[in-house]
Amino acid sequence: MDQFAISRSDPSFLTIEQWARKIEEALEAPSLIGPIRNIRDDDRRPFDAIFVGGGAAGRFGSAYLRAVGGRQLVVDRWPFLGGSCPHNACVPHHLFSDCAAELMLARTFSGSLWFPDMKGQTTSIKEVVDLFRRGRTGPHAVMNYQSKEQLDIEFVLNAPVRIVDASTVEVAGEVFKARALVLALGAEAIRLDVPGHDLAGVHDFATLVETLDREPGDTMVVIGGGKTAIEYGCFFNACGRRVVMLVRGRLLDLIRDGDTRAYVIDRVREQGMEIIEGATVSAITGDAVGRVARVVADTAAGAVQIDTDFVFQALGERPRSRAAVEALGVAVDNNGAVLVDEQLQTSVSGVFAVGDLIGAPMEMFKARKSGTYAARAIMGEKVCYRPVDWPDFLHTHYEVSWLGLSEEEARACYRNVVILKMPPDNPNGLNVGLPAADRTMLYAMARPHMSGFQKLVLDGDSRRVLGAHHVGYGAKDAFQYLSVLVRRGLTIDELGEMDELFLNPTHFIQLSRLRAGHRELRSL
Ligand code: FAD
Ligand code: COM
Repeated sequence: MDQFAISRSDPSFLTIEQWARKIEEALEAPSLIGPIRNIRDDDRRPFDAIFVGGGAAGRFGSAYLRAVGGRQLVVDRWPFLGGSCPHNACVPHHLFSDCAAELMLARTFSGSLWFPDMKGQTTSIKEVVDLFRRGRTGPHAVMNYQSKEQLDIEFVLNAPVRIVDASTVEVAGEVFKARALVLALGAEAIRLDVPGHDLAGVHDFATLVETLDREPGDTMVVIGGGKTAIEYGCFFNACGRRVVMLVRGRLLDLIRDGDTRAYVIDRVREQGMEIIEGATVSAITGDAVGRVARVVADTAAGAVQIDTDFVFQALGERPRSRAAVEALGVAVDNNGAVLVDEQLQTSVSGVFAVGDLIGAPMEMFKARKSGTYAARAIMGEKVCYRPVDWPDFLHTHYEVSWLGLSEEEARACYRNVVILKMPPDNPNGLNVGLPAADRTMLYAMARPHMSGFQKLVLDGDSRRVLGAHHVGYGAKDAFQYLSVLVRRGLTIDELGEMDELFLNPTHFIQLSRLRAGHRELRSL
């Protein structure tokens, strides 16, 4: 018998397509659809945990708790599970970054080979945003289908939750109790606090996809210098706009390896991005109909004024902890992050917190893992969760991945640091056709300095890999696994023994093999 035969005879069974339609209707008019309930009548056990918020953290925690035999409930105001990632955060960001990479290629080769002439042309930003809004319900529907039919998760969706006490919540007039509450309410964009911050045309990552109602003009201002700022800024730039980035500190401080950061910023500038570091926005002024018209910022060189009809603010995210503080008195830090111990337990006994709500790093791996660790703790396991030494990435027009130590950090700790990099140090600098791999071959042949940058940092004494840094495409996947091997003590000899799938996005295997024969390791 196929595994869904029973489910399909259940009147509440929906196919993925039916879920997509229901979710679309609920997003259009939440109250018409009402609460979406999946609560088992055949399970009389009390809930072990209620996950308050059904994003990555709440959904993965729920799935794990269920998998180990517990009973859970997850509640969310949205009509789908999966949270901000598929709705307004990671997924649109990846769509926009994909477009940025494609458009950089198209604009670089404009009018040659098979590329159309793009000189002076802008690309519609609104069309891409609209495309995302139409397409996002597919992934939403998969989340609901998988959660209900395959993971046996119990949920109430499309209804805001009110936390009543440490074991009770109220959702759409129904009261639910559990042994433990797991707070998984995520984070929200920090908004500018200057005159004009609420003018039409001032956006953040969430409002961009929900409310963009017209095509942005020729000049777009991005405020911020971290991941979201550069990712969206590069997309706008690749769409043919003048982009001015106003950065309070240094752009992309989070890329700690100096060469890698310099390569990334040089390429961003080369694409025409204007970057003003040390800039503090003091006001946004509007036109007669209440639309943004100008941004004013203080800089070391004096005040700057930029005429624009679009401002994108990317100042970071703040944990959405207010309701939990007010209802339960959970302790938070200065940034509003809920404080937890290594069991993910808050200052209130029986109340756990996970995901973005507990602060940095605000990344999917942490949301999902912390959810599952809380589930294990609630089911009686002694767990210890501390995110350490994780690999990281961001997008410009490129994908930038890194793990472990930067060259500077390694030199501060080790006396014999060895570097393998591509392109090698040479008098013509970067203007050589390597590294090269899928997605960078045209650059390697025609614009060699655009074909990427790679660096492996080693301790020459122990022969261990200390860090890896990559600008190009397609390396993120390898870095997830490489990071585990590096933590386990991966050496240059072991790396050189691996089998490369040439032309491989990361050239580290063959570079290691070229050098591994040396008793005294030397840079390359
Ligand atoms: P969320 O997914 O935000 O879930 C919180 C849930 O709580 C939501 O579903 C919300 O509806 C619900 N909720 C809130 N209030 C209530 C209420 N009163 N009643 C009921 N429900 C409520 N990370 C990566 O690893 N890779 C990326 O590429 C990446 N890109 C990103 C791009 C952007 C622009 C941003 C902002 C973030 C990105 N992140 C990325 C981070 C990632 O999105 C988050 O770390 C992750 O989604 C956090 O999951 P969470 O479950 O903690 O929170
Ligand atoms: C992914 C959402 S976009 S979840 O982490 O699978 O819930």
